[in-house]
Amino acid sequence: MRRLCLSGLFALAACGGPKAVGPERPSSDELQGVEEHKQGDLTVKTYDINHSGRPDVWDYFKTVPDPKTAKPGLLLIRKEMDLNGDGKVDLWRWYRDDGSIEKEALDLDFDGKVDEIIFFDNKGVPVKKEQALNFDGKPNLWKYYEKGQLVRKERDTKGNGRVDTWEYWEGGKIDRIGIDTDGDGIVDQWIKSPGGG
Ligand SMILES: [Ca+2]
Ligand SMILES: [Ca+2]
Ligand SMILES: [Ca+2]
Repeated sequence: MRRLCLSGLFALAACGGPKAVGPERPSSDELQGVEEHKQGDLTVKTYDINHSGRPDVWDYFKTVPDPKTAKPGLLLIRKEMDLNGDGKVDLWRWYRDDGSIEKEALDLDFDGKVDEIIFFDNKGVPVKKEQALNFDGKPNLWKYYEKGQLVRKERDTKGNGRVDTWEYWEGGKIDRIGIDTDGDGIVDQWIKSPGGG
């Protein structure tokens, strides 16, 4: 349920409710695990989902006019989560203005380096995945999807940040593989997959 109250400095005055007597008494927002502050133009709401005493979810909002009332409202643009409770973010999720997820970045081994980024269309279907299979923060595999089906994998097998191998997929199978042997970014050798017909 959305609370209808002003944010920021006005929150205390506008969202009174039962007042806490002393500073040690938690406010109703803290009881719900929600805190709110400004970061530049953005409003940040933090949540302590696992009740550890420190935030594990951060929601970033921009202020936009509500289409119905034209009054300023908050629109979620990014969510960050600490999944293992070490205080560091492991999942970042970006949202489009229509509320759909644009992309999601994951630190799968909790070392602070992003290992996978997934890009979505506005219906929530993945269109691209970027993966750092060596967990060194450097992407070396890119997967491309059409209508949810894998159509191409691009690999950096030498770890120099440049794609040198292209796998084309059809109907869930590799159709052909192109390899750049001299490092100029252009395929020199094609391998036709036996399974590809
Ligand atoms: Ca973490
Ligand atoms: Ca990592
Ligand atoms: Ca080449």
